[in-house]
Amino acid sequence: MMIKVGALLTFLLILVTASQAQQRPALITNIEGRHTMDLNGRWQTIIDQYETGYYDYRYQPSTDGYFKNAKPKSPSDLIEYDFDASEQLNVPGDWNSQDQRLLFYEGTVWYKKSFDYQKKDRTRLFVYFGAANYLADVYLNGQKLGRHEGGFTPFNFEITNLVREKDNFLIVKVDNKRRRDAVPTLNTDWWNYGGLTRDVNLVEVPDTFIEDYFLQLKKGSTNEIAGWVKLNGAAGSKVVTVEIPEANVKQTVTTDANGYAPVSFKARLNLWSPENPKLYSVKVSTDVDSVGDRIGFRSIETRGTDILLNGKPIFLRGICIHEESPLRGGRAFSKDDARMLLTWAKELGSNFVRLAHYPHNEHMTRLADEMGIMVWSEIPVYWTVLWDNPDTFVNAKNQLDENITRDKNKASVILWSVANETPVSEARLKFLRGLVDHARSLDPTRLLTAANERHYADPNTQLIDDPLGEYLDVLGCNEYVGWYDGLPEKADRLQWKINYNKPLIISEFGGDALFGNHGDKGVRWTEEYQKNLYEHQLAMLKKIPSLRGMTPWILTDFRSPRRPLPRIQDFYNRKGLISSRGERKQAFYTLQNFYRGLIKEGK
Ligand code: GCB
Repeated sequence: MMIKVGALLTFLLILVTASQAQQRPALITNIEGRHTMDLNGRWQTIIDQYETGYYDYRYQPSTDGYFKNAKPKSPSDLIEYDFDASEQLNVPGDWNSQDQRLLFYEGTVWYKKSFDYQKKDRTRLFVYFGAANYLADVYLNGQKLGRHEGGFTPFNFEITNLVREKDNFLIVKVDNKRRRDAVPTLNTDWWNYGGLTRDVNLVEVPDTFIEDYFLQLKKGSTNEIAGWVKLNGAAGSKVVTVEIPEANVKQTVTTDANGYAPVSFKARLNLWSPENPKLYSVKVSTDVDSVGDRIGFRSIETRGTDILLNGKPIFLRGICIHEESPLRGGRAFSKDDARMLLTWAKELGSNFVRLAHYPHNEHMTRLADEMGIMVWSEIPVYWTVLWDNPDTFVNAKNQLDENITRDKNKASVILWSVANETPVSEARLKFLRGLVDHARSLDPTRLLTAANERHYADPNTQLIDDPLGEYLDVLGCNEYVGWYDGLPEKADRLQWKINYNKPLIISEFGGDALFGNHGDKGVRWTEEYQKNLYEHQLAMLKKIPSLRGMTPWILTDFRSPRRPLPRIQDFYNRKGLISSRGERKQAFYTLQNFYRGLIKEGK
């Protein structure tokens, strides 16, 4: 009976999940390859701590909220807000780093942008948000377009029938309040930057348009591209052409009644790798639409404890990165921010970055494609989300879905990570297996991982036996020997026991140092302590036979509310190898030397 009830519940969960997924508007991909008009720049904003623009005084959603953008029609009219007289904020950008009053603010800010638009026949218009942290309610000309939950993934709404030629007003209520049932949950170790943190674009497409396509090497192959194309608005079948001129490819496929067609063809390709980040110009077209992209082709798989890129074993010389711009402060959002972070990672000797702990902006993965840097891409299932809550699962799954949808054609992305440091339990295993299965169903080509934990089998043995490991391709493990766990010298006596015959990435280790703070290597917060910690860690890690990569924590110092220690932390996590002003700490060079040594060894 229990089994039957369980099966019924699973079935209902699938139904609910499926219906919710269907309600989400289809996500347009490769915005750079489309006809767009950006809505970046100054937006009028209203800080609304009590959500007065959304709820009435009985705390019911108001029909007459700020989204109406009302104006007094006569001198006696009572209207208590005025977007046009309010302050402005830059979009893209978090609000915390733009206005001192908002540094610690968690709540609602309303954003408004006006625009004109010249309507065209047989053309559809969408508004596309790179991301809004965390909950976004979007309105055009007083009408609600929809709501999006999740702070780090893109979403769009169609506005073809609502847009007018003059004085459109697009209003977004952005709410970054943390919630126990959200993803991430209440507790993290990064700044909860709120706002329209990434680019906002109008995207113009023909009435039947290329919504999405998946063009990657078939799993296990280096000369066969397999995937699909998907049209939106298609009535009946249509012909779609996929061209890669440099590889002499021109293929046509015919879509089914739903606008979908599988694609599969052979091609002789110059494969993408860090040493040779070759990207091909790819054109996907129909009689009325055409999208240009630049795609790299490479294979990624595991064999025993090896990770194989294009069939050859590789070692991932990595570093973790938060999406924060050290020099400007605040969320990173531009191509320049991305270039700076990835250039620093390269200077360190990295061929790999872990984009922690959530999907970073698309500039990062595009640039990683161009610069030849492999990427670990993650969703913010962090620490202790509500494993038993079906809504939390649907939310995490949506975020994973949007992340994979956006980046599935990026050669740089080799790993999807479903979680970070999550406590072992039955409910958590079920939740994370659900995410792993979903990722595999969307993308059969990439490797699945998660940053897990280890524990002590005895005082000298660290054991990796997390049951999730069975479902992953690559094991990730965070450990803080020398910082939260003893002193750096402790690393010298530790053995590792790993219960899976799979590649291991040490996805975090590290310790805090304030740049310029010098002293004995036994003194916390000094650069010398951090350097010593790296030396002992690296000596320990080198001895793990199945180690195939590492991403120490972290490239640069970053803001965190959990880090109040005056004069040392001042609300920064100081585990960066580079300070929040761009200065390199001693441990930067320790890791750089280690990576240079690996490069010399041909790793
Ligand atoms: C961790 C977390 C990371 C923290 C880091 C730290 O294990 O995954 O988000 O910032 O430790 O500095 O404590």
